[in-house]
Amino acid sequence: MKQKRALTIALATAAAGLTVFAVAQGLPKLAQKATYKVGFAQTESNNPWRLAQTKSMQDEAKRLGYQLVYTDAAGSAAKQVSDVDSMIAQKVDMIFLAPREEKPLAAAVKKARAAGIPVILLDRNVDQKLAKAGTDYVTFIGSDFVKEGQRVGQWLVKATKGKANIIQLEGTTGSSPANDRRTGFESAIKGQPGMKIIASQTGDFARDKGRQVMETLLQAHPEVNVVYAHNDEMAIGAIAALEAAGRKPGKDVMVLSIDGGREAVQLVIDGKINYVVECNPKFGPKAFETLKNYAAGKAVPVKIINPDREYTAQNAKALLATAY
Ligand code: GYE
Repeated sequence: MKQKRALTIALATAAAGLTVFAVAQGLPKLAQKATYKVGFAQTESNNPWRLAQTKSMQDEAKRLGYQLVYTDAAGSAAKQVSDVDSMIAQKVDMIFLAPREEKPLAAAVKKARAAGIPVILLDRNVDQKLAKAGTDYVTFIGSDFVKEGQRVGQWLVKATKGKANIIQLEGTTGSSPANDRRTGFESAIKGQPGMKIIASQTGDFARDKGRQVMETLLQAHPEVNVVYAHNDEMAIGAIAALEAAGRKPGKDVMVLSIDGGREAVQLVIDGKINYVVECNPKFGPKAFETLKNYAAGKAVPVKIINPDREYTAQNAKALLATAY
């Protein structure tokens, strides 16, 4: 009852935009030690974003002299659930989890907690109705995906003066960035009668899937003049499909994406991508700092939001060297 009340207050505070701290009851403790054995359950390794994230985690673990138990779910939520099981069996001190999908991984979070292992969610979230920060897991570290989608939508409203035929390439079905980037974008263009999403389909955050989906959608919807891709990889795939069909990405079809890897930023310079909202994958330092704070008994916010930059034709050249 007490816990429920604390949670209600925490949620109300979150809605008011204030920083909310973990309600420590229910969460397993982490002892202060010179070194830790830490799990990192990665979701897949098929794009530069994932590779940069993994490297950042490995580099920081190495720097601190911690042992990192690394698994790669290779794009399967079921495998990721069993990866977490194996980390529990290996009695790691803490688990960093990048949950592929919101629902299936919520159960894995609860299982770890029941086994006395605290979990920190990295980059993707779980379904908030199934597992709660501060109770089931310590915190979520990542971007505000709703805001990312909103920023793309707001930029587009301005750039097109409210007129666009949009194809949306969605990320992995059931993942928090796909759900939220869609919600944010759609909310930003709502109320613009001249802006229509003429097709919306998943490209699973993957380059080749994005290309294939774009190829098919382009045949059905030649009137498209904007592609909004939930990540760079699908945007790059879509550019290939557009060029193969004799269209001019960035010119007669605007291309917008999220992530801001170096290849995409170069494409902004080349004029083939019009706008990118950054989503930075270098989580290592922040992730391990949070672990240490938690072990020290410091109050950890239930959400730690990374700031995101943006890339446009105006700033891409100057920022290229600092893109991941
Ligand atoms: O945008 C994408 C990756 O979860 C925020 O997943 C992450 C997304 C990122 O595969 O490229």
